[in-house]
Amino acid sequence: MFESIPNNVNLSDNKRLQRALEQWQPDFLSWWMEMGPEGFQQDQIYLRTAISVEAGGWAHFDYVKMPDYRWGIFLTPPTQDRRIHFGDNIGEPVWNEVPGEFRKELRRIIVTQADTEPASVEQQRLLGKTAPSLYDLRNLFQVNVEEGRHLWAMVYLLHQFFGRDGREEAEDLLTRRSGNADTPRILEAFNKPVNDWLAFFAFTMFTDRDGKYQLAALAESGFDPLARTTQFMLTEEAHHLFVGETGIGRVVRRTAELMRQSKNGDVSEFGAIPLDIIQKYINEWFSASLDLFGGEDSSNAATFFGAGLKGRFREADDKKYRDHVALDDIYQLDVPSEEMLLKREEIPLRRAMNMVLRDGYVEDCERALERWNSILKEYGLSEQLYLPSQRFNRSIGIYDGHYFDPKGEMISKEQFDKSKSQWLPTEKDYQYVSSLMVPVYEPGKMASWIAPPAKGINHKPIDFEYVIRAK
Ligand code: BYC
Ligand code: FE
Ligand code: FE
Repeated sequence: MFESIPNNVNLSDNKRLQRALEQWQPDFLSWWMEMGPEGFQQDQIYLRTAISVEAGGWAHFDYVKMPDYRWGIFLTPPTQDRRIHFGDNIGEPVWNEVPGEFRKELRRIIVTQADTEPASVEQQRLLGKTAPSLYDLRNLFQVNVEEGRHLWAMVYLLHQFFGRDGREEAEDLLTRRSGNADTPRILEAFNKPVNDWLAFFAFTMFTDRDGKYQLAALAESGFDPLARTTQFMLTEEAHHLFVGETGIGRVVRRTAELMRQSKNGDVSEFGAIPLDIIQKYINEWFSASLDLFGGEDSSNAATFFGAGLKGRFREADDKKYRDHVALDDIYQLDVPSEEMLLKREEIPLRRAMNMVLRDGYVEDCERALERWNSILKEYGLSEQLYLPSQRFNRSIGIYDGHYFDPKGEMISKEQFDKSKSQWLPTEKDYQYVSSLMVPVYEPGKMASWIAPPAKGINHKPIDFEYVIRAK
């Protein structure tokens, strides 16, 4: 059976790991059948499978049934004489076993990362039933199977390096459930419902992008197996971000096109999504995803950095970091005070590592906003989409418990409650969007509310039969 798990970790010579995975694999499969994409497990999906880490090997395309997807274990090949390149242990050789003094921290980081992967599959499990095209249906499943593989990647680390504790954690990853009141997923954004395709695109745009930044920070880790695993996960992540960014872009394009055609600018008569609803979804998912970076001022972040477990984005390569120990610098933060004012405070840089990572994330999001806005301009429209302030609608960190408008002005709870329906999706907005979610399974056809993609997948035409439904 283990020949069937593609891997570059010498699985066939590692009896202990084999046995652990042998126990876990059937549980993973029953989780997948229960919580994975509902109603499509027998269909042939045109999917990309990672079969090796060689150039090109990670992108093998063919039709597969999802339960037959070959979830594999791949690490980017090791670098000779790699050294820890930040924090207190800078210059020491990287760890190939879990360093005893950081075992608790590492386990927690890995479990937190791992937990998001199956959570997202659970959040998206019903979306296939309302896919706007076969192209989108296929992309949804591609994202789902790869998040499944990301779970395998983390479970490999737990099984290989954390003994019995690791095996228990790996089981727990299959028992928690997104949104469940008793056994919820660990991070809040992974318990939110993703009930429609605009939410799916906002999720892959904003929440998967947190994944990109967290994985990149872990790819700097001094625990080499974690660095190499997450480095390889990043190759797959790029497609998820593409799905989100171009997905919203196509919704914006369709809306813009119809705004030009309609006399009063109201696109709902054509079954499209008004810009103000798109903006509200951006507000909702951007703010929820900012929470995923943790607190602005965080002792955990300082510990992770100091220990050499979690670095900054491209810590090794980006020339802008001159000091990799980061004990002397400070970070300026606008902290809310009792008098409804923001006070600029200085915090030690290590405690601000969540912010440093988040700053890069926000810049990355800004670039996508610019691209969407250029679509609006292309249609001669003056409307613009924007990112809300990073203080808006937060539940984690220093802004939690305070109220801000999308521009970042501090307001009272009463003011917030009064205006909330203009800033965040209302029940009525969700219902309207959900009323548009009718499946379109004819090759090349698109639902009313979304423009076709610029091109197909893997040089196939847009009207390629990306999913062949079982009879
Ligand atoms: N929800 O020190 P603080 C992805 C807790 S996404 C609930 O400020 P820290 C993907 C925190 O645990 C990437 N609780 O935060 C995307 C702590 O609890 P204790 C996932 C939260 O630890 C789409 C307390 O609040 N990867 O891959 O510096 C599809 C104070 O926390 C939250 C990772 O997250 C929250 N949002 O940072 C599929 C990487 N935030 O200690 C996949 C690993 C904080 O008081 N995780 N808390 O009990 C980490 O590096 C860190 O745990 C975090 C939090 C960045 C998440
Ligand atoms: Fe992932
Ligand atoms: Fe992802």
